[in-house]
Amino acid sequence: MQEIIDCIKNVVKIISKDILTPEKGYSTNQNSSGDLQLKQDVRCDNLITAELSKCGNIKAIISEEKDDPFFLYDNAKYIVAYDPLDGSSVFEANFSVGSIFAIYEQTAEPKNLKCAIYSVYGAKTQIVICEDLPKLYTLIDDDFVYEKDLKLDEKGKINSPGGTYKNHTKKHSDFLKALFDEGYRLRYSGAMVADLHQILIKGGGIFSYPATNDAPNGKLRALFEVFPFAYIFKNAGGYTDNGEGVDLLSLKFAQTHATTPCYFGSKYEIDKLKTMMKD
Ligand code: P6P
Repeated sequence: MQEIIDCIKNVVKIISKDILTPEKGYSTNQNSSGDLQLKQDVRCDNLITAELSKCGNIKAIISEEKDDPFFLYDNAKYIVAYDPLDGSSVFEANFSVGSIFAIYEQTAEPKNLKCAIYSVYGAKTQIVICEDLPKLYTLIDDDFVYEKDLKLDEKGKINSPGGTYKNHTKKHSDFLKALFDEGYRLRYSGAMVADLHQILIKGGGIFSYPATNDAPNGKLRALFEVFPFAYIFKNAGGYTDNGEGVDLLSLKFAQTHATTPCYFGSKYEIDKLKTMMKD
């Protein structure tokens, strides 16, 4: 698996330079989730496909920007699922964006998830690699320098609520209000990779993209957005929930681009969620 991790580190370095390209705007295509593809989405997807294609131990890759799995080497051990450029809708506003990777053994489901990785392209390029503990590295002079292991405290101060408020269910709205009434700070950028990274760096809080009246299955994709971050949060001492009391890593989906409502947080916030959703 180290060969794949090294491939991912290398393509993150390449993307950190490629996103400085002057190419702007949207392509004319939509991805399987119905999102209009930014030209940069397609560029990043092509760069990652090219780099991962060098790894002989990858059976298939699954990408947010590809309709179907892309098969590489028969009888190989791993499946890599990824979001090549998460947050592309805020990319042209120069917000921090990133790439998200999940490395599965044999089948793309949480029980076979062996490593989760994400990068953040911001003021600095950083990468978090999680086999057991999530380890943070910063790109300095073309090398990733280890900074620290990421750990979540019992409770945080950040509330990062996704989705359109007018489409929130009453229970979800009441939950958000209860946290704000306790003094939680609103921190939401529109790029989950940056919003979740902030909670991990600050040591606590909660990010949610719930079931909404217009999207009862949520918006975020299970295989290459939700499961890798659920794995990282769990290994950082955090908790997750799908809004119905189920740990996100207990879920399983047949469809490549399946979405699920999702909450990622410290113990206090997820316990509060479970209590309020039960009432
Ligand atoms: P909304 C970005 O497009 C993304 O997939 C996630 O990174 C982000 O959390 C979410 O969509 C934002 O969605 O509906 O709040 O704009």
